[in-house]
Amino acid sequence: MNKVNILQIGPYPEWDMEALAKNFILHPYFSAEDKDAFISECASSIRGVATRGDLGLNRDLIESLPHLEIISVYGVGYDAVDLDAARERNIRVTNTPDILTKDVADFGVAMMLAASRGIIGGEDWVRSGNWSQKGMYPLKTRVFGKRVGILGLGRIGSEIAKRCAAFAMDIAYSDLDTKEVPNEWSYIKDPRALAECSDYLFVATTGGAATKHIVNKTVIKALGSEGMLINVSRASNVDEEALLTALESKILGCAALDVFEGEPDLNPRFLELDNVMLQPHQASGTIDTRIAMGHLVRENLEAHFSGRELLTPVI
Ligand code: 8YV
Repeated sequence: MNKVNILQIGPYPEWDMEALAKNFILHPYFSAEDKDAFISECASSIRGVATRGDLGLNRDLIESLPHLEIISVYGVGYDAVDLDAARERNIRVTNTPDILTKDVADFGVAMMLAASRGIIGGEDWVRSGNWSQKGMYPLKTRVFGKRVGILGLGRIGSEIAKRCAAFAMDIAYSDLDTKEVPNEWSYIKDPRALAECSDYLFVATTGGAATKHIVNKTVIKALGSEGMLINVSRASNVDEEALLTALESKILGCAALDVFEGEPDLNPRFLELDNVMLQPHQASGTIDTRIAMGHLVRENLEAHFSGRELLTPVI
C-alpha cells in the first residue's frame, strides 16, 4: 500500500503516532499555528482523517478536503463528526466501540463511589494533617442498596447497571425502548420520572442533536437535593447552565462529571463548587484501552485503503 496522506486532528499517545507514521504520511493539524494555511497547503493530498471522539470533524473541514474518503474516530462517540456532510460525499466514518465499554463503566461507578464516600476529600484530610489535628473525617453517604437510574442502556449503560447490581442497588433505566434485562430492572421511559425515583442518575446516552439537554432543569430538579448526577457521556446531554444553577442553590445534591461544554476550558463556576467532582474526560483513559483504540483506528484506515471491509463502520 503506497503511503496515504492522513490529516490528524488531535494528538494521540506517542506509541500511536509512531505506529500511524509507519504506514501513513501524517499531517498534524493540531500543531499548526495557521490552520487555514495548513489546510490549503495539504488539502489536495488528504484522503483520510484520524480524529478523536471529543474533537470529531465539522462540515467546514470536511468540505475543505476534496479527496477525503474516510474519517477514523479514536473513540466510540462520533457526535462531533458531521455525518450529513460525510454522507453527501460517501465518506466512510469509523469509531472504536466495545473495547472501551468496561473501562468507561468502571470509571462511572468509581466516580459514584469516590464522590459518595468522600475518597478525594479523605485523602486531603490525611495529607493536610487535619486527621491528627481535627480528628475523624466527616461521615459520608452509603452507596450499596440505593436506587440507580441509567439514562441510555446501551453498551456502557448496561455495564454500569451490572456493576451497580453487584452493589445490591435497585436498577431502573430509560431508553427509546425496553431492553432484554434481568426482571428486577425496571424500565421508565420518561427521564424526569426516572430521576424522581433515583438516588444516582447516570448519563450514558450517545451525544448529538437527538439527546441534547435530555437532562434538563426539570430532570435535575426531580433528582433532588439528595441526588447525584454522573455524566460519562457528552456534556451536550446535560443543560449545563441548569446544572450549575441547581448545584449552586443545592436544588441538586451533587454531580460527578467527566465531560464539559467547551472542554478542556470548563465553566469557572464549577471550580467554586464543593458538591461536584471534576474529571478530565478520562473515562476510557487506560493504557490497555487506548492501545486497543489506536490499533482499531489504524486497522480501519488500512482496511479502507487496501480495499478490505471496514472493521467498525458507522457509515
Ligand atoms: C475519547 C470518548 O475519544 O470514546 C469516546 O467517545 O469521548 C473518549 O474515549 C478519548 O477521550 C480520546 O480523546
